[in-house]
Amino acid sequence: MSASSAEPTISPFDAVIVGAGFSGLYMLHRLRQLGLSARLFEAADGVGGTWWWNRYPGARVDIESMEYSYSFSPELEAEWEWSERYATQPELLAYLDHVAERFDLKRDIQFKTRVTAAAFDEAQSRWTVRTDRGEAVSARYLVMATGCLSVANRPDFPGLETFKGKTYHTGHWPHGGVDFTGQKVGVIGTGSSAVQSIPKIAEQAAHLHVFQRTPNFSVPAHNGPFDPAFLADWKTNRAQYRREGRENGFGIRALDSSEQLAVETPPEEQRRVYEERWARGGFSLVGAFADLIFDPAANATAAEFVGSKIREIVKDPAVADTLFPRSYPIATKRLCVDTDYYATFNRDNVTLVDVAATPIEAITPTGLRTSEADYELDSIVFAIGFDAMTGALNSIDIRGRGGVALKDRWAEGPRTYLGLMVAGFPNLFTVTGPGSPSVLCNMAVAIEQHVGWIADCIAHLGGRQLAAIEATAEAQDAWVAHVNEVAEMTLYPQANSWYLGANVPGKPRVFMPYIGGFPAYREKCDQVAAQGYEGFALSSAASGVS
Ligand code: FAD
Ligand code: N01
Repeated sequence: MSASSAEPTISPFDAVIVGAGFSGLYMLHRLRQLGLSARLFEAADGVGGTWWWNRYPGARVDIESMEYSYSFSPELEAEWEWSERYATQPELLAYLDHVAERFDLKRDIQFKTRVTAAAFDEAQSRWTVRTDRGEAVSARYLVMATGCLSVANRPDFPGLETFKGKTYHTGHWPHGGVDFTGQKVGVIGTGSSAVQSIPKIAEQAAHLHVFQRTPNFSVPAHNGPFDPAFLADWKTNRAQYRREGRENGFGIRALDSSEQLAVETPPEEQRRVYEERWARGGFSLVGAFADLIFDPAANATAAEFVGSKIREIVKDPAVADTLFPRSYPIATKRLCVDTDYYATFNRDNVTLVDVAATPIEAITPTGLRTSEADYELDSIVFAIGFDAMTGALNSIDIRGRGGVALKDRWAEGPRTYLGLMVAGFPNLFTVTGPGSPSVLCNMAVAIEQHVGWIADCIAHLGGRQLAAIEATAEAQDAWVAHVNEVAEMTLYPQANSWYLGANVPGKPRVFMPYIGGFPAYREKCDQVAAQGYEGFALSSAASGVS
């Protein structure tokens, strides 16, 4: 397909990148280093991706900043100082803006431009990419750095349009912030975004109602400024610590994964281990025992430990009970990392409403009605999550060989080879796509590995005058089968999580990320490349397959 004569056509590029978050920025940098021309399109009017959009009160990273940051440039690492153990959203945004300035990336980024369509021209082995500004641009490679959690779920509660107050979505927070002082506020949802924002909103609001459908497990962050000794140690040992992060199954060094099994550990020792990790804070609790995500009996020990902490912190036993998740194993929905979440329910101005027991029936002009009561609200915060992993890709009309639409190909769930490419869609790369560790990993680690692999692959093609690379259907089928097989070995499929698409009505129930562990995955990607891109078909401009 070529651009029609009516639409403005931008000169061709070697590559188009979509998205200016962690992924897109680094991709642009790597392609520049290869001497390639690239144009990056970004819907927002600044860089940052997740950290540009999610500005709700309390938004911050839940993986320690020393690890949730780029490692590709020792100079960048040396010059950037994080102020806290878990950086806030403004600090993360400032960091990504600094990266964009430092590597002079903005001159190739077109902001406030949404990519709406992309079609592969088989004769030319090139993509034509269209935007909401009516432009068309041709590129050899198309890299989707569109994010796993970048399409916010739309609230579709009956009566929403009648509400006279203000509504907010955590994923599209107003840039000037929101002052809830003196207001009656309702938060719908209790995932990570809610768990971070609820304590902050409670500090301002006259009254806060939290509408909880499914409780989440949460562990304390124990956030704070860095201990100078900790910082000095990191500076001395940074290369080793980064390597240790990459060697961890979840890409997180601080997880400190133990090989000990909970089921072989006496209860008093289990308790000691959990207490020690609770005191450390963050995800380290999940690293306590090697069988937590595999064995229901082991998992129950961790769940019960967190339950005991909830009962310790929350004064009202009925509220503590409602906050304790019983419908899924711990960690099979993303564990939340909080500051004062459970303690917030001790405040006189906070009420927990169990909307699993008393479902939301409607939003009314003055608030919200459940099957049991009417709640008067001035503002409603929707902390209802995202159409994860496939949402951003499926909202673009992507057409591969024979004009086949990606969203049709994925009608029964996403299928990829290594989460990097899709059979039938040559030269289309997905950064942290479904079928890769992505959201089950420290995303900074996952992104650097993916971008590095894609850049090396493009260099390989360029060096051999090859025009196209495409996953074979056989390799893709085998990979999808493997992704499903390893997921089934764990307890993860037991939860109705967004990992499975269960949070979006009608979305196929497919476990989307790869849970075989980041090191095994990276090794597989390296092997595939070393063996001449095994499982991919490479073709020359004359379209002969090599
Ligand atoms: P994003 O940051 O999502 O960027 C994608 C960009 O693509 C967006 O700016 C979007 O506007 C743009 N885009 C999408 N579609 C189009 C289109 N059609 N046209 C133009 N532009 C488009 N991960 C962790 O590992 N640790 C954490 O602590 C952590 N915290 C998180 C907190 C929140 C609130 C959220 C929502 C996610 C968090 N994540 C975390 C996951 C986070 O998304 C990744 O860590 C990372 O920021 C993803 O970077 P990205 O560049 O791949 O995608
Ligand atoms: O979204 P979620 P999120 N009626 O999907 C509820 C990352 N992140 O934005 O579980 C009533 O987790 C829904 O209930 P249920 C992180 O990867 C990280 O909070 O479907 N309730 C759930 O409670 C995270 O996992 C951080 O029953 C409704 C909530 O809304 C991911 O982003 C911070 C409902 C949605 O929770 C998504 O997190 C923020 C309805 N109709 C995000 N619809 C960090 O800490 C949905 N819900 C770094």
